[in-house]
Amino acid sequence: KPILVPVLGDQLTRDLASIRGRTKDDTVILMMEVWDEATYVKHHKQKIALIFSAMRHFAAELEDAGWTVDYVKLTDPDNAGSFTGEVARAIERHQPRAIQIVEAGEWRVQQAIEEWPDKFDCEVEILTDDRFLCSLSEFNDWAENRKTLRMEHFYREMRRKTGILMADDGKPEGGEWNYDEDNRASPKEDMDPPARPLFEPDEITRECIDLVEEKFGDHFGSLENFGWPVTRDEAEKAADAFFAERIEKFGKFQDAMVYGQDDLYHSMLSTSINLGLLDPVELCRRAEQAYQDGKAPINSAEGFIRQLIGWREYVRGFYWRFMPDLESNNALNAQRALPEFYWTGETDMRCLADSIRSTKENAHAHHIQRLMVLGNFALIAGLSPREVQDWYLVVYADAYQWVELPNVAAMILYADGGKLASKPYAASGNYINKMSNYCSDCTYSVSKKTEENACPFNSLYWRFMDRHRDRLESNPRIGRIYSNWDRMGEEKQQAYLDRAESFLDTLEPAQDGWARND
Ligand code: FAD
Ligand code: DLZ
Ligand code: SF4
Repeated sequence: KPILVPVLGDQLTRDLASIRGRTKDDTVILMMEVWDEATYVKHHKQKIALIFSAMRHFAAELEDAGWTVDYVKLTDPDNAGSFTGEVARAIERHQPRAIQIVEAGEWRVQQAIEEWPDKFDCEVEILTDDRFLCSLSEFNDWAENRKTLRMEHFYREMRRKTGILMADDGKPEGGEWNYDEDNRASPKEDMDPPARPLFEPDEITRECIDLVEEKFGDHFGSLENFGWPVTRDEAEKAADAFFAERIEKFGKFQDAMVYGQDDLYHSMLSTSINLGLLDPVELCRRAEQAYQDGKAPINSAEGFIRQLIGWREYVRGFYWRFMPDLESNNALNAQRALPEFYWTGETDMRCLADSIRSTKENAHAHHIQRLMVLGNFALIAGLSPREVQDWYLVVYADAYQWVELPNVAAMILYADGGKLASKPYAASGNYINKMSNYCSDCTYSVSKKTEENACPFNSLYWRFMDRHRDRLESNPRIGRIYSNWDRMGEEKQQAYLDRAESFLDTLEPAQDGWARND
């Protein structure tokens, strides 16, 4: 009797704890395309095609290497539609002596797996996902006795743990832990980002694209630009291109935004990392090497490393510590429906229109668009966390709830009441104007405050500050903003609030059916 090893769609590495060390003649690897996962939200078409294609390629790679793989396609007539249903069928087929599975990335899936020992008449072993540098128990130990959790403190632990960018005396390389201040160049300077490699869909990918068009034709987004890496080889080529051509300016222009330019100097590796095609720590070591070889300045190498062993690990620990409450938190009592333009891109706000266009075409927008354009608008317009969470989970090819939810609920919406971030990331149009070339050609005027054509971010910002004064005034990082507000006087304040309300009145709420099937 073999061991049955279910491998989930984002566990695509032979180094997985459930595959590594197993013998081939004693193991059946089970991979499942299931309806429930493809539709629990109506994922962007590229996201489903990417996951299915990467799964099929990985199954073929395992088979070529001599493993027995039982691969269930979505169109299998007996497909039970869920992981649990498919594992039950596989138990019938293979009569395994035990099941070994690596813990799921997402709460919903892990809940289902934890019911397996009661459901199935065979032993179930759930293994730690050691593709993460920080295990969940290590994160909880770190978090346990702290009044506040801050990424920066956690990140330093991860730097010490790995020795990445550490000098021999235990101090950080270059003397500072964090070079973020050097990572805010405006895009008006010398920018000429080279195009990232796009990978021509092969036969397997084309089949997945056709399947998605056929079964999920009403989902958001276009498949036209599909060029994601779907194998480890392709992902490595994508990483090579980043380290050869873009890492040098990654840091400097990390927060920059340019109309019509979707990748800039970003690595575009999140889809591959999250699927398991690339190892994040290995990527950090390559960034460190680029710095040591004089190919990347320290602010680029450190900035990249911080995103991976800092933010990425931190949000994962945070997710598991605060689920399931994190999903329903709404500390700022934000209730406004998501506007329809988040789905259509039809808005005169040029920053939002361009970010949504990229989202639709590429199933991707870069970090500062997600944070300071789409996220900032959602925060200061008071959009409902549930609806915003669904939107982010649907639209990005790299979106899995463990990484999406902390970024959305906690980082952009402050719905957790400040467990993750020390203050809400609220900003007026001025910030977007400084970091982009969006405003110069926008229907709205970024320098106007309360007039009819004034940038909506300006009045929404003050409306947000005014509404949440009780909560925010005592925050040392925000409090002084209220003296500016008070100095304006009542008439000006009222003009801001009126302008914000009249703008909000123009927003059409999203129609049902974009994010979830009825
Ligand atoms: P780069 O800019 O090249 O960064 C390098 C890597 O660092 C990324 O590939 C990613 O793995 C990691 N990283 C960077 N920032 C973060 C972060 N805040 N949290 C976790 N990892 C990070 N990332 C996802 O992978 N999936 C998501 O669903 C997701 N949702 C987001 C939602 C919001 C509201 C925000 C503000 C950020 C979100 N991010 C998410 C983080 C980040 O925006 C993307 O990882 C990044 O844009 C991916 O592009 P890249 O690979 O070119 O990243
Ligand atoms: C997102 C996704 C989709 C669309 N489809 C599948 C699938 O058919 N089979 C699968 O194994 N995984 C899929 N996934 C990823 C899962 O929803 C989920 O994110 C991971 O299992 C992590 O918990
Ligand atoms: Fe966005 Fe305002 Fe600038 Fe227009 S003026 S692009 S709405 S920040």
